Amino acid sequence: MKQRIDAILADIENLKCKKEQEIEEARVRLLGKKGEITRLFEEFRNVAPEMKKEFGKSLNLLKNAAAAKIEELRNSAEESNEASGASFDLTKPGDSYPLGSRHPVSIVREEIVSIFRKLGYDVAEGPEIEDDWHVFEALNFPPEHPAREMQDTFFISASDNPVLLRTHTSSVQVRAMETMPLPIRIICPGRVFRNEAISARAHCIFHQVEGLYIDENVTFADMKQAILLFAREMFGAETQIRMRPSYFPFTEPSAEVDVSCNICHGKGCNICKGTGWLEILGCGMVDPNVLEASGIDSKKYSGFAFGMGVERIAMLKWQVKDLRNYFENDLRFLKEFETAY
Ligand code: 2U9
Repeated sequence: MKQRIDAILADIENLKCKKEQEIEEARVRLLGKKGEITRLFEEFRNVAPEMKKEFGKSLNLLKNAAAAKIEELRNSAEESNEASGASFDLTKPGDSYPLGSRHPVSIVREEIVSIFRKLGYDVAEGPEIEDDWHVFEALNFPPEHPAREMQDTFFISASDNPVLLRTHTSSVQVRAMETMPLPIRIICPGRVFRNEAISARAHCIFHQVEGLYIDENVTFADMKQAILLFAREMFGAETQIRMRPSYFPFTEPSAEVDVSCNICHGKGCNICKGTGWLEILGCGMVDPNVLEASGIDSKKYSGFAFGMGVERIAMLKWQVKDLRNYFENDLRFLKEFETAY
């Protein structure tokens, strides 16, 4: 048996076949069902017990050497085929690479921004790390307001004018009022931070789009018309809006705006909780104190402002029930929006 193993090993080393068919023939001759090596394995049963260890090892080495040689011959045959162009199939479909897609929050933010751009608003952006003045003081927040507490806002440093993560993008509008010439008509998309427990309806990071329009003779009716146009572009031409009185430190009067439910068209469903209405944003006439704090004459100028949560609008648009979906980046969720736009 030893001589036969050595002879086959020498045969393997000298194998020089190049064509795929020849290589396959060599494989069958050596490792096929009736191949030389397979036969040696069958004969191995009759080897004397004291020789089994030695022959078993040599046989396994032989089998591995044959398999490795066949693999090597196949690889070099493939390479030479590719080099000569023999195996290049021009009719084969190309490899497809999975493309990423836009995040639903980006899709909705861009849609909101583009609607207001068409109404003549410019985009303004500002820092996420802000100071107390631009986030609270200039916006008429009283000193004891709960948003100024550690439980509600992420503070970075404490001083007379603490450094903090902005809780709304209103600070961008304050900076615009301090620096831009009037009239001002801006839309401010951005990320905001609130010290809140994460749940299906709240997150410590989310996105807002706020807007501000300041000029002479800007009225509540102008605000209502701008918001109605926005709602119809965003939710469909049949959309109705209603305003409910509300309160914000930075606007007076203030209102919350609902759109008619685009699922049940006002009849009442589980999305609108049977009311026929869905809340989409808050708004109001800029408080004269806020105008004056940034050096704008509140006798001459008036303005309106509004703010909305982008995730909230996206949830209404696609009936997503759990806000956390927007932050987990689970591809099964994100792929749902591949063909959205
Ligand atoms: C300036 C003056 C006024 C921005 C406004 C709202 C009403 C509002 C919320 C909607 C959902 C925040 O994301 S949310 O939690 N916003 O209701 N925001 S008026 O008013 C301003 C902003 C800047 C100088």
